Amino acid sequence: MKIESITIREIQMPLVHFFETSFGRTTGRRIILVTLRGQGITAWGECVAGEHPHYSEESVETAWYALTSELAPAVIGKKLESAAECVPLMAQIRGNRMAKAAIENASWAAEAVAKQVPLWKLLGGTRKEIACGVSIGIQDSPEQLEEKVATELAAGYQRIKLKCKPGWDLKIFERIRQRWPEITLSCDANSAYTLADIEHLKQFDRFNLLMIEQPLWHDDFYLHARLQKQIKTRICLDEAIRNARDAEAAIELGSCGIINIKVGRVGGFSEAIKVHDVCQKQNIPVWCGGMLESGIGRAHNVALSTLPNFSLPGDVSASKRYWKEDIIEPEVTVSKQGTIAISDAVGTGYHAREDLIEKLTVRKETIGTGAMSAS
Ligand code: OSB
Ligand code: MG
Repeated sequence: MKIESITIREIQMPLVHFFETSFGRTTGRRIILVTLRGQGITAWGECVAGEHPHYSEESVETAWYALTSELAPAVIGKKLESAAECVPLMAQIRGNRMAKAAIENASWAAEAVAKQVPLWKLLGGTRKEIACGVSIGIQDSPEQLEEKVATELAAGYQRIKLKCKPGWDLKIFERIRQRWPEITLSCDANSAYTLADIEHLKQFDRFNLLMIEQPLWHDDFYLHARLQKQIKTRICLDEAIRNARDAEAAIELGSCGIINIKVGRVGGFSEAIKVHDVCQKQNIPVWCGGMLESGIGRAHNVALSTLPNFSLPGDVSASKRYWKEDIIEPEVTVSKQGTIAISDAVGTGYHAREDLIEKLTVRKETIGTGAMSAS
């Protein structure tokens, strides 16, 4: 397919409920969407960069620059046999993986339409339904958290992940475990601890957690290996795994027993599949992480989660947990058993609601052949 034009836009959407992690509270999202057009096909991609560079170095502003000034020009007018060919075209630009993923993932969605196959099959997926968990942010009070956990369990979610930080950890786990001794429970520190906290972190072992996600520095997997030797609970790496080479090194070092794959964090579907394959070979289970995506990114996460080694419930939850109205049709829904059914429809199986997206757009720029410029 020849990429004729790329539209990069920012939309703004308020979250149904604030989301708080160890690095701060989000009440609404600014999201960059990419629309790729060529040979009669329109396909969408989402950039998962946050409003601030708190999770990683990328942010909405850096991604806007990378997409409009560097990445879109690198692929525009190019004829691709497959979406994976985007990767070498953008390789000269270092980093900016979330921005790259927005373009590459849109190309995969376009390729699926061009080949008239479901995206999940094109990616190598095998599952007809995927298992879902939820990530529950830090709340204003333990009572509020308990209420949230009760709501999500009643909705059917198979795994509850609690965001934690010093001061919102042991007492919280104690309380949740007292009420629900048997549920599958995990926690995510988003790098809130250091090795000086090792005695404290050892106490996490009391709560039978499925994993503790990224307890130490965001860019580390060496010291995580030291920590893993001293705790029983499996460490799951999120932030620290940027590509398949990182995954291989982290596994060899013994830094983790589980890896969270976020397609944006690793730079797109091609690299996400490579990370998946490395982990599968080493018997390290993976699950699909979330970045408070709109339906566009969510649909891509659903497709990725069908690969065989996604054997743990992901942070791929129903649209309505995040948005009053999602920008795709149908919305992503989760069954009472905590699963998402995979559609056999061509492409992602979800359609972008273009009228709604236009209404939510605060800026856009089109690059490419015969394209009008920005508004
Ligand atoms: O660390 O997994 C994370 C959201 C934003 C940034 C980082 C993370 C998260 C989540 C939310 O945990 C997962 C979701 O989309 O529900
Ligand atoms: Mg995480």
